[in-house]
Amino acid sequence: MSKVRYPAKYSALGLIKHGLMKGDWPQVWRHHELKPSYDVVIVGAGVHGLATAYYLAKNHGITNVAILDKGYVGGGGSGRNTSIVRSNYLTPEGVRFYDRSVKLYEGLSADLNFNIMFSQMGHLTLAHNDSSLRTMRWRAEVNKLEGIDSDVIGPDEIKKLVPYMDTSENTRYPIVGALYHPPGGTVRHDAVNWGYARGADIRGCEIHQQTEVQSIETADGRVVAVDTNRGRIATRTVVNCTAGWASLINVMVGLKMPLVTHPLQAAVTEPVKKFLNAVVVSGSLHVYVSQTDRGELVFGASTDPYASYSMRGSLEFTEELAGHVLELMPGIAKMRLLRQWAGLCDMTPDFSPIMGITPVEGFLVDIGWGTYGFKAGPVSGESMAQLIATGTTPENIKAFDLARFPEGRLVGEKGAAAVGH
Ligand code: PYC
Repeated sequence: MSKVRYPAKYSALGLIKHGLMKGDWPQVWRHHELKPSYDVVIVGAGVHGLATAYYLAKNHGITNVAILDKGYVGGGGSGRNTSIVRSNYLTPEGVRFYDRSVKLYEGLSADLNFNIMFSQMGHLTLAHNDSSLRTMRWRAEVNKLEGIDSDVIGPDEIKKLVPYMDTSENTRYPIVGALYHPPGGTVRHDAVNWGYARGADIRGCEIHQQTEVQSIETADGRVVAVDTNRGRIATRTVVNCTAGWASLINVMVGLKMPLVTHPLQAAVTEPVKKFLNAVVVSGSLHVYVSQTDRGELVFGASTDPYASYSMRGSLEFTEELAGHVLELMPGIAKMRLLRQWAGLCDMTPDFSPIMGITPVEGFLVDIGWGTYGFKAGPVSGESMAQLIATGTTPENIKAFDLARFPEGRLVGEKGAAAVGH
C-alpha cells in the first residue's frame, strides 16, 4: 500500500497562509496532454471512476491510469445526488457491500487528508402501513445478522429523534414505525469527488476532463484502444464507470445490458437554523430529506416515470414534493425552495449494480447504480481496483456479475430503495 506525503500547501497552516496572501490557489489536480497509451483507461470522472484510480494507485501501485470525462470532475451523478450514505439494505450481499462503503467513508477524511464532512446523524425509513412495516422488520433482521446497527422503532421514538415530524394518528398517512439506522447520514459529495481526484492525481494518475470517448476499438474479442475527441489511446483495460451513459459506452464494444435510464430530481431550500437531526425517508410518500451543515433542506423523490436523458427539473416534481414533505413536517410550510436539478440513473431489473468482467476481454463495468451510486463509490473503487490488479473478482462483488441475468440469480434490492419507483 503506497503512502504519499501531501505537499505543505495542503496542510492547515499552508491553506491559512495561502488565504492571507494574494495569488492563485494551487490546482488540486493537473492538466495533461494525452499519452499514446495507458495501462488502464477509466471512463467517467465521478466518484466511482476516481475512487477506482485512487485505489489502483494506493493499494496496488498501478499509476499509468487515465480517467476520462466528457464533462468535468463530479459533474454527473456524483455532483447531483442527495449524498445519503447507509447500509440498511435488504439482501445479505447488499448489506455487506454497502457496509464496507460506510466503513471506508468513516475513515475517508483522514485517508484523503480532505474533510468530506461525513455526518452520521442517523437514517429513518418511515412505514405508513403494515406491509411496509413488514419490509422494515425484514431489513432489520438481515441487517442485524450482518452486524449492522438497524432496528424498527415506533412513533414515540421517532418523535424524540425528529420533533418536527407529525407522528399523530389523525394524518392522511399515519407513521406506524420506522427502520432506524444510526450509522447512516450524509457526506459533502463535492469534497468526496475532489478528495479522490487529488489523491489519484498526487499518486500519478491522470485526470482528463472534456475528453469524450467516441469509440472503443477491439480486436479478437478484446479491447485494444479508446478513441477520444483528443486522440487515440492504446490500452488493454477499459473500465466503464459512467452513470447515465453506461449503455452508450457498452454499445461501443457491442454489448447490450439490461439498463434503462431515468432522471432523478432533487431540490434544496434556503438555509435555516439546524432542526432536523436525521435523514428521513418515506418510500410510500416518495420523499427523502436531510439538512446540510449550512442549514438547507435537501429533498429528493423517486425517479421520473419515463426513460429519458433530460436533466431538467419539472413543476410536477416540485408540487408533489412539497405536498408530500408537508404531510410529514407541516411546520416547514413557509420555507422557500431555492434550486432544483436532476441526474441520470441507470436502472437494472433487480436494483443492484452490474460489476466486473464482460464477454469482451479487458472491458470491465461498474455501472447500473440506479439510485444508490454515490454511497457505493468507495467500496466500488476498492473492489474494481482489486479486480483490475489481480484479475480475480473480489468476493464482495461476485453477486453483482452480468451473468446473473441470464442465469436468474437476481439480487433484489427494490425493497431497500429510498423511495418507491
Ligand atoms: O438509496 O438512500 C438512497 C437514496 C437516497 C436518494 C436516492 N437514493
